[in-house]
Amino acid sequence: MTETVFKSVKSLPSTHLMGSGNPMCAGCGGLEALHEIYNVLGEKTVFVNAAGCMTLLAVYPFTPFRGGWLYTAMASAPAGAQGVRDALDILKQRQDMPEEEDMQVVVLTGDGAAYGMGLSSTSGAIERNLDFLYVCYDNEGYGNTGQQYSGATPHGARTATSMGGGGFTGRKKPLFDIWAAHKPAYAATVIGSEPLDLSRKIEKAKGMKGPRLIIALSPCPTGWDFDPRESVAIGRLAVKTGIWPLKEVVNGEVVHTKVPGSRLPVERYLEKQGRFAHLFIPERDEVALAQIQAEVDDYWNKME
Ligand SMILES: Cc1ncc(C[n+]2csc(CCOP(=O)(O)OP(=O)(O)O)c2C)c(N)n1
Ligand code: SF4
Ligand SMILES: [Mg+2]
Repeated sequence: MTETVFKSVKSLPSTHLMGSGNPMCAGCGGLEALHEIYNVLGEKTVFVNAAGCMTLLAVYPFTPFRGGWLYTAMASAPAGAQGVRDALDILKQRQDMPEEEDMQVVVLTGDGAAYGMGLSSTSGAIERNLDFLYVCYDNEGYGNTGQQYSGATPHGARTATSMGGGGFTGRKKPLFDIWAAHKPAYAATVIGSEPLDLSRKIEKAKGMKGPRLIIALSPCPTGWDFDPRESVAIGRLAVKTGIWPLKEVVNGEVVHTKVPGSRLPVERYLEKQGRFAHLFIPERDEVALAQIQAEVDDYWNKME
């Protein structure tokens, strides 16, 4: 988010998310996914937002959202969602608000909060069977503060806090599985570059009650170091290489919604991103590349 881009928000009121008046980086994959999600959810949506890049979309009067917005501390969005849901239910119960004015309560959070700081309050909200949609745009790091590693950072990626030779030494936390173990009403992975799959899942989630998760892998030109023009191509490669499986949990059973016919080598996805450049330059790190490929193969072999 350069100063120049941010200044433009002052002169160009935005009426839709991808308009020139928003303060986000060009090619933001998180914004692409959110745009598609909002198209389905519509204006009767209250976002409860944990601090992160998307918080910049709340700047009044330039916000593209026409419903409600509550900004919370990073760990507390599910608790905020509980308060909003309770308030709406009380208004309806007292007949101070007609049923048709009810709104979807949607947590909007980055991965830093979803995979880490906010995980315990999320677990508590699912346990209470809170009626909310939980949307995590996953750019695999603390993007808003300069891409420090988070619980979602993949093995081998360079981040501001994993600059050593091999990049991040840890592994991406299985947030989808952690949610699935709570037996929520619904959980799904999506990506903005597969809009039909995404829209179908949001339609489905919108029509349900209870805790519902959407994790959107969000190619991030700034944090992942690639040309913004490559954002959609990188998103498609994430699916075609199998590194980002598109799936959902239906009645406790995991179903893949788009299975790549013959998976492309995962390095086709990695080589496009500066955060993985050390795996190719000055020479190929065959051990690390084979390890990342083996982990993807292992995932799909277990699914067959
Ligand atoms: C408790 C707390 N620690 C640190 C911050 C500073 N902070 C604001 S946004 C942010 C990054 C959040 O990362 P993520 O949730 O992944 O969202 P992204 O920035 O990637 O959109 C941080 C660390 C904060 N707001 N609250
Ligand atoms: S840092 Fe990444 S996630 Fe944040 S606005 Fe820029 S492209 Fe989007
Ligand atoms: Mg993030």
